[in-house]
Amino acid sequence: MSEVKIIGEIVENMPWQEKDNSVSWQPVWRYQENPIIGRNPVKNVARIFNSAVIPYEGAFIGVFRGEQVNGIPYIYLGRSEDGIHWNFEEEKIQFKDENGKEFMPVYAYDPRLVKIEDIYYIMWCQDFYGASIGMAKTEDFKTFTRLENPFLPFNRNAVLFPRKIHGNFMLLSRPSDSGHTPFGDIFLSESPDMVYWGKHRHVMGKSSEWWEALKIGGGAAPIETTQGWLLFYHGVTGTCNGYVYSIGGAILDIDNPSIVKYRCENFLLTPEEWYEERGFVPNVTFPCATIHDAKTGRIAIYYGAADSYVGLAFTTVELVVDYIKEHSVVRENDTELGIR
Ligand code: BMA
Repeated sequence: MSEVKIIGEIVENMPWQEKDNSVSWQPVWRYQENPIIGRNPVKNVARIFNSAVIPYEGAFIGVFRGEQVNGIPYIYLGRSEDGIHWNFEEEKIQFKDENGKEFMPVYAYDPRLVKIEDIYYIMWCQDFYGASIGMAKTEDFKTFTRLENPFLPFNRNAVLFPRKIHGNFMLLSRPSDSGHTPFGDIFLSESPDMVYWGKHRHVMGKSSEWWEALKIGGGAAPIETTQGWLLFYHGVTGTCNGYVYSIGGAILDIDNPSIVKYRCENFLLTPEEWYEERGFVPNVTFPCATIHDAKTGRIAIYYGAADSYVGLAFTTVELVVDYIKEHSVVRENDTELGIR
């Protein structure tokens, strides 16, 4: 097995379940009690899915995509002692702008949550004369300061790296169009101040592997390891009965993360269980966060299932990095710096 370590915090109480024999060859296995969040989890919210969590004050906290009963998605705060059982606030997160004025987006979905230098950043998709990326920060999960939108429309999918690289914040995103036209590659942008974004680079595109042949998008915040940034992302394919969203894995260069060092030709997880195959949108597994422990190398992946539930899956940095490397296929489009 590879000598690979997670660089980051120790999270001794992270959720964990050992792999059972039925999944012996698979690098990623599901929590047996999935889904961890079922339907109607909080007043006026029909479904929670595509959500992000993080260790906080010895327990866990998260930002959750709550599909309200009026059909409009919004972001709700949740807390958990064990990372598995969650309590949600009934009131959606109230944002203020940098002048202290109330700011509520028209809608907000697919939030990610990333800690950089003791500040927690939330990014999501919101209306900006078309779907674009919303951004906010908090230090205490009581007040949430909305920052200016980093990008022009259209873009529905963004996640920050957990630390600056060469002194700049780094953001992965997936530019798109006004419809749900099935295309889209992952790009990298950087900013010295979270206001001005530039030095855009192409990271990776859809591939010829059937499970990610239509589009891809960043998932969980990249995990820093001794072999590069470990990225769990989503890959989409089309079938005669609709799209299928699977979870893929890649390793990006630690100093120049627009360079893909390894990219797994196989999916790491694809819809198989009832809560992934059956729901508001069938056949969706959509990763938005991980909790990981630098001491043991354990990784818990949080993913939206069928736009209806939250699922939890596990792996270790050694297992998953080995698997990605063993099945790696990188093309020119992946290995170049991504500037043209
Ligand atoms: C994407 C996003 C996700 C959703 C997925 C499947 O375009 O909108 O929020 O999970 O479609 O419906």
